Amino acid sequence: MKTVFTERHRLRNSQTELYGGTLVRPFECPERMDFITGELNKRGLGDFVEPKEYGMDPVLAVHDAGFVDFLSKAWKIWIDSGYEGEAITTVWPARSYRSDKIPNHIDGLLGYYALASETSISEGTWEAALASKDVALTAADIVLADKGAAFALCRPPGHHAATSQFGGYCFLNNAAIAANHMRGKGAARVAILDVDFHHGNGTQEIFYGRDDVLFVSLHGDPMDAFPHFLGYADETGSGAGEGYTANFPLPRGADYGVWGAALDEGLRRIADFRADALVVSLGVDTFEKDPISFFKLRSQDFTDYGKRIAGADLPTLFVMEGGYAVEEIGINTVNVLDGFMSAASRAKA
Ligand code: 5XA
Ligand code: ZN
Repeated sequence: MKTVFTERHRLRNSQTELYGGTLVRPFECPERMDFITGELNKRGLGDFVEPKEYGMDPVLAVHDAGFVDFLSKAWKIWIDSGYEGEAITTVWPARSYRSDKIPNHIDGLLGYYALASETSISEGTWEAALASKDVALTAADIVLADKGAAFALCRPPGHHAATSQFGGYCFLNNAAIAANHMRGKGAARVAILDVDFHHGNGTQEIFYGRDDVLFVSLHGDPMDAFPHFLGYADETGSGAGEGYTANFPLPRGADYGVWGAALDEGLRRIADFRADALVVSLGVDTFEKDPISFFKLRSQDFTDYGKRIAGADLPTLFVMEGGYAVEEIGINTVNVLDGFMSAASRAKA
């Protein structure tokens, strides 16, 4: 399986994350990619491809133009305002405020376009986000051309990024951009399976009213886990999209027995949908030792679920999302791909 990857992810090297009342070095750091590329090489799976450039049309097909413009300028506006640290959001259009005003001041702009404050904007963030969506789009085209499988080793990740909001370490929604691109390139129905520990609120929001993209997500119950305000089981889509969103919120301590049963149900939903292609939002923060999550998957479970995903027998695009137990994220990510390849004839393409 080809891995699309670029060293340009290193342009995103924020030094501050607001975590538990303290500014820490972000869990979402460049070294994450080194563990994954290292493990791919170690196992002889390092078939790396550089991304092509796709421009802004595929981005503007899923994201709001004002939001994209803001992201492209946010760092400069922040610095020009005289601030010296990284851009951290401090105010929001909260329930008792108006949300129809887009302020001029950078503090207001950040609040308008942010959905969480842990994600600082730093120099190079926009350039890295652009490279990341190109990684996803290049891998999507490989999948379409081969009717096979490919791995988009995206950083920064994307699944929290909504039509007009960033946060949860995400700026542009790589999986959504790729899925929508696949729709435009002849896949009549695309299923997205989000196996990251966190609910893919951005992906859900982008496709919530559509019946051509099925969104299935397994994640920590938002009563107890980020993003807290989306990802409940009663969110099933709206209008034409009614029935095309399926959420499986799972409890603290869920092990592979619990998680795997939800995966099987999600895969049944995908089979019923009769998808032409599958996009897997691949976060490995379901691992038992992940520092910010609470599931109990072990390394061998990742191999097993890769095999189960191969059972869907669909052209499959894996898009990297979260996963922070740095020593093991390489092993667990590659276990999924390895398990998939061992069980899928189309993965050889
Ligand atoms: O999948 N999303 C993540 O791993 C980021 C969660 C950020 C929580 N503050
Ligand atoms: Zn996550």
